[in-house]
Amino acid sequence: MVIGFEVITLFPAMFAAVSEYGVTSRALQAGLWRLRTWNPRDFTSDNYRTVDDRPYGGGPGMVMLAEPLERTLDAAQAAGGGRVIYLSPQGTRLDHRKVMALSKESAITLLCGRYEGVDERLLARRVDEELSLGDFVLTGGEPAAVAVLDAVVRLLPGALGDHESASSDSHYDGLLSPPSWTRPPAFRGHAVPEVLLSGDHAAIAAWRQREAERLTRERRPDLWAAHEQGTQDAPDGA
Ligand code: 4FV
Repeated sequence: MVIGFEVITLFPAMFAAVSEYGVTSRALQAGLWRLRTWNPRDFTSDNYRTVDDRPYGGGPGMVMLAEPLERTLDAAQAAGGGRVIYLSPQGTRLDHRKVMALSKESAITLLCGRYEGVDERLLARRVDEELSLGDFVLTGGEPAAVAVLDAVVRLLPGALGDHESASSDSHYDGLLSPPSWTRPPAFRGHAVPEVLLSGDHAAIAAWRQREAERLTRERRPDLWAAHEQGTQDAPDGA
């Protein structure tokens, strides 16, 4: 199933990050997903192509106007559709579970804000879900939209080459990934853990599982608690 992304943004060029480079670009060329950008400036009716104005009630900065976004969404939805997701600090925190769910949709429209944000009436009328990249403030929703696209596309069947697999990902099974080593066998006097040079795949897998659990316990007690809960809840303790 080819997933189609419509992206509403004042800076379409920022999406070269996923359309021109690496795994996501290769997947785009292979037709595993589709990307179309829509610039609200192209849906303005005044000579100055105005897309923002001062906030009612005063205060710093500018707010994106509802009308140009309404028209842009009409066009994007007519072309591709899908649920409208607004990237904002007020949204649900993006995590692996959410990315997995998004990767199963056939079409998604991503709305990227700029300035102080978007007129609330537009959000109330047209937005199905708000997602946040994290508890910090960006200058625009585009970096968050790029992260969503990158995380979702790499999960699409066939996106990762056979030497790459999402199954060894951090968070794949609720645990952080174990550390990795490659050539040379000794670097600045530091060796590679013996077990990894043993060729004993069962021992290597067991060692990596222990490392993943140790790292998760040490660095992400929240994830470890959820993982423990998960293993407890799993019917056959799988
Ligand atoms: C953001 C986030 C974010 C808020 C005002 C763009 C900025 C400006 N988006 N996760 N954190 N957005 O900070 O998604 O318009």
